[in-house]
Amino acid sequence: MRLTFGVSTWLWTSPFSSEQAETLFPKIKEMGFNTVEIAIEDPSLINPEVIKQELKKNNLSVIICGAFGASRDLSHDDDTIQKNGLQYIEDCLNIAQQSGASFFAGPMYSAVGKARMVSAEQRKTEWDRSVKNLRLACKMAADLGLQLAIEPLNRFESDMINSADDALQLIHEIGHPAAMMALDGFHMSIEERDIEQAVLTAGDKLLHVQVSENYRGTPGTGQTNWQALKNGIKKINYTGAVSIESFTPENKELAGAVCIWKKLADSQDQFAREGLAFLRKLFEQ
Ligand code: LER
Repeated sequence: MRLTFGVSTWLWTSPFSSEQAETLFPKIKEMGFNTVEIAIEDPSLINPEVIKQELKKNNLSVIICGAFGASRDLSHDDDTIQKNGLQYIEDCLNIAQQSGASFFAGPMYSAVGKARMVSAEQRKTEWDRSVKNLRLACKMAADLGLQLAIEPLNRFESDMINSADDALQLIHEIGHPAAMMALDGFHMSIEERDIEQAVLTAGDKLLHVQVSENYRGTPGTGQTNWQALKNGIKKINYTGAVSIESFTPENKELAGAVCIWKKLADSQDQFAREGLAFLRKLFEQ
């Protein structure tokens, strides 16, 4: 299978800033990754020219991922928060385009950490707001030659999009060619009845795959059904990135939502090295 292997800056740092690229990107390259997934918590900390320069110097490609905290909620009752979410997406799309990325990934339909019992009427209202605002975001992306990779989250981090089926329904209602999907093995291990089927459901809408173990630790050290993920990726002939994503307990934007209360490996470097070795063995044999 023709895959590239990536790792998220969230594995080491939060928030990521361009200045960190000079030391982080050579390490990521030396470890054997092809791609760096830059998690943008604060767009003002990112200079795309510096990113582009460091990527070229280290022969790395780039993926841009968003951090959708409570102030960036496209589904919120408060128009100001919706507008702030759209502005953040626009800022990230500009960084993506200037850095050489081809899409912007993340759970951009709502805020991470919203897990409430609300009425069906409120859910419909919030869903419709997300569809409306994501159509606008798709137009922004398309104007820059980019697409959006919409990521389902487990039910403890989102009460809107939890599965590939949910994401596909949202994508169909958005009705724009820029609306595509990202799947994360961690969230799929919680929410999907069948990981292979989830990947098949995504099909040609699948732009990006993030992975970690079922407990968000090093790939290959837990109970994720990796063979199912591999089968699905093979069957749809997915040729994108498989990117390790996990967090440190110091995560600023998402700490309370992703609930990483402790370190999940002896070191983050070991997490990355051992995780990549497992993924290469899984997908390249
Ligand atoms: C949060 O759990 C997550 O998976 C991130 O990709 C959100 O941007």
